[in-house]
Amino acid sequence: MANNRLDQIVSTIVDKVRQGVIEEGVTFEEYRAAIGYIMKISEAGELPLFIDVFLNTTVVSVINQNSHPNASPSDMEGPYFLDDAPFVKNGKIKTMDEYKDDEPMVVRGTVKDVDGNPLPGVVIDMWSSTPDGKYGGIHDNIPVDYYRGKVKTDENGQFEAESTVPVPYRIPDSGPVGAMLEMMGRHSWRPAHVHLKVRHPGYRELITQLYFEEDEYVHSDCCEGIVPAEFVYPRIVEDGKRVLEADLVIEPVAQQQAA
Ligand code: MBD
Ligand code: FE
Repeated sequence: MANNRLDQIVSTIVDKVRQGVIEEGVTFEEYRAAIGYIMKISEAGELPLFIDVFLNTTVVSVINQNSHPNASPSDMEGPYFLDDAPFVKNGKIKTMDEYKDDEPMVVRGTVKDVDGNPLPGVVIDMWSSTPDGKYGGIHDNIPVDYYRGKVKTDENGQFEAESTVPVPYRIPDSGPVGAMLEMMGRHSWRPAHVHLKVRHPGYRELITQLYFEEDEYVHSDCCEGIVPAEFVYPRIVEDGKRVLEADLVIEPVAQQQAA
């Protein structure tokens, strides 16, 4: 049987692209250059990055439109989530000693349902960049268990994980995606951010990010990020550690309508 959802999405998107080609009077040379450029992106392994830069925010806005009013806002997953990150030991995510001036960071909070009940045993993946904007398991042979890991909420629905404060992330301009942003006259920075993915059986997966109030890119994200206000944190330091407190609300998966 034909997959009508697939047909509908592909037909609609291709139609909009065609309209753009006509509107801009795209030449055959430009069309060929675009194909060559996409080949380059693919060869550089930057396809996920390329698509995320332009479309992740849009998909997130669809998620937020369709979510429960009490549920926490979703944000971009970005290209660097890895599902095989291990559980964190003693609440401490591994970080590298070579960064002498890095600032310790504690991310803590609760996970609740939309009625305000704390949820124990919820698994949260947390990942963020090194102090020079790289991701464990992705860049420079940094091991996968550095700057990322899983934690579980306790009997009160609370969680805590320690890492170090990330920095604004610059899409490498050595690659084709950063080069293109530059040629378009756009900068290639994202505000510093901490990624969270919250998963629990019977609940919709929540993917979101936490930000830092003093960051100049919070309101000028190269990925046109939505940056939910409740997840932009002023500078609070406890025992020499930057503290981010996140109350995360997840909603039950939609009940399947009987046919
Ligand atoms: C990132 O680290 C990121 O989170 C997104 C959304 C895009 C590019 C790099
Ligand atoms: Fe990121």
